[in-house]
Amino acid sequence: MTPGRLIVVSNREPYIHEWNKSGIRCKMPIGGLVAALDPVMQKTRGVWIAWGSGSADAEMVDEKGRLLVPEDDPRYTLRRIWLSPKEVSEYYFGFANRVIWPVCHLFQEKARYLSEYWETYREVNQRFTEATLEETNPEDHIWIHDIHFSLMPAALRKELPDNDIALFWHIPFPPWETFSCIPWRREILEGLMGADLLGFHTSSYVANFLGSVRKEFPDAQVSHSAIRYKGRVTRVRAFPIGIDNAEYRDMGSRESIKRRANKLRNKMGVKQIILGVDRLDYTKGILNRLLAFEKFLESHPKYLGKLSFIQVASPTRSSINEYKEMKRQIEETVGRVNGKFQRPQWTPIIYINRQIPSDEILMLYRIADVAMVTPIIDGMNLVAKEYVSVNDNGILILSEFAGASEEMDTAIIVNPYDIDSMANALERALSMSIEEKNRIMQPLRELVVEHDIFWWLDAFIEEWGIDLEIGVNDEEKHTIQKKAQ
Ligand code: GDG
Repeated sequence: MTPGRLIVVSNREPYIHEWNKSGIRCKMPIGGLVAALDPVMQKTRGVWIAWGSGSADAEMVDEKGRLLVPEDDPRYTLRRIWLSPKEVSEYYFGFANRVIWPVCHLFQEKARYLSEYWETYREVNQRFTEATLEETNPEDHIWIHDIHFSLMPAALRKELPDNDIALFWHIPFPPWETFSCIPWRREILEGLMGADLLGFHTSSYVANFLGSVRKEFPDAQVSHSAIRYKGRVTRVRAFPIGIDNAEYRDMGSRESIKRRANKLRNKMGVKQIILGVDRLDYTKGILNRLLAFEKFLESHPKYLGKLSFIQVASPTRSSINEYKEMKRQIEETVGRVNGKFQRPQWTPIIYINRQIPSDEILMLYRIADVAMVTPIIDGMNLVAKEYVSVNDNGILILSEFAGASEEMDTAIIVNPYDIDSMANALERALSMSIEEKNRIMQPLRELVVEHDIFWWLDAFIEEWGIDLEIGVNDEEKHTIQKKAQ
């Protein structure tokens, strides 16, 4: 078999160019998908097709919307697709974030089932399909990511009967009773079934997906891990995503990070620190976590003045009403708790509502005695794995409804709806002996080493059965750079 390149398709691009006062700046967006896939693309040769969302993106590309990334050490091609404000509003904020996202996270009452969202979503899927067809050679393998492109596998399949096509779904897949709220559920399922391989984070999402196919397509043959429909087979498997553990450990143990972390800890003047790091999303359970901290302070006054809770809540999708409302509730709660307990020299909750640099996230992982990763529901949750990777002495409190809990079940597992038990879990975590912490954390440390992002990639590629070309072709690099000049 001739090795082919990897063609990745995702909504979010891995490198964004923005205008600022001093010129053009390149940044990486936050979020699990890019954090997971950029290291993969840097190791394999290929093309990443994504929405060119930055204000200066168009300045950096050739006439086809292409450039090589990362800029300082080019490894692969990024092809940017341009979307109009209407498309962004209806396909991205609309269909992806106000239909699929809430329904798949079991918040179907927050969804807005508007037909204009659906129409634009279809059109954008078609546009990405056309660009992918342009980029793909006969031996290439197409790996589509996430909820934004559920129609692409079937659309590509029509034109490319012999190419390998796979899709990884980064969020939960709900039971049929919930998924069937989507008026266009049949088209979505049919679109996904164009892939040879569909990946989810956990075995229960796999089971939910297969259950939905059974209900919607009674004529499909569905086993516990494959579907035969209209003469084609789609395999459906769980691949719990990991992080680039070596990179996290390496960065987290740099002397400069250690020094700054110690300085911050001394400056805060508290004995213990609790940490939450999330995009400000209603699925992440931030409000319930703050309520649990309030309850904890009320019932354990001996801790007053001795610990602080740092919550990083990085802004996301803030134009959507449901997000605005949640932000208001969270900020009201932070204000109330701080108002109730604060002292001149001590702040109970340090609330950071902006995207902070990665080295500050690492510093926070280092100094946190307890990480509270307590989403209401989450596909996987990379923060849980990043904390375990970087921190040497702390303890992880993890929601049973994060996909990560399927693998990380030795952590202190909590039900994020149960405020009292989360407050009790905090007390347990804060008073735990070093031996007990190690007993809990050691298997988790081993897990993040063994099941890292490259293990995930290998598992996916092996199951997919494709042969990948590794390394950047210098000739191609040269041609694209010349075009971009
Ligand atoms: C989706 C699924 C699944 C957060 N704030 C800042 C910041 N972050 C980084 C974290 C982490 C990433 O963002 C968040 O990853 P998650 O996995 O927690 O969540 P989603 O963005 O919802 O990702 C999720 C994932 O896809 C992968 O499949 O695990 O379930 O929902 O890397 O560190 N990074 C920086 N500043 C911040 O303020 N630099």
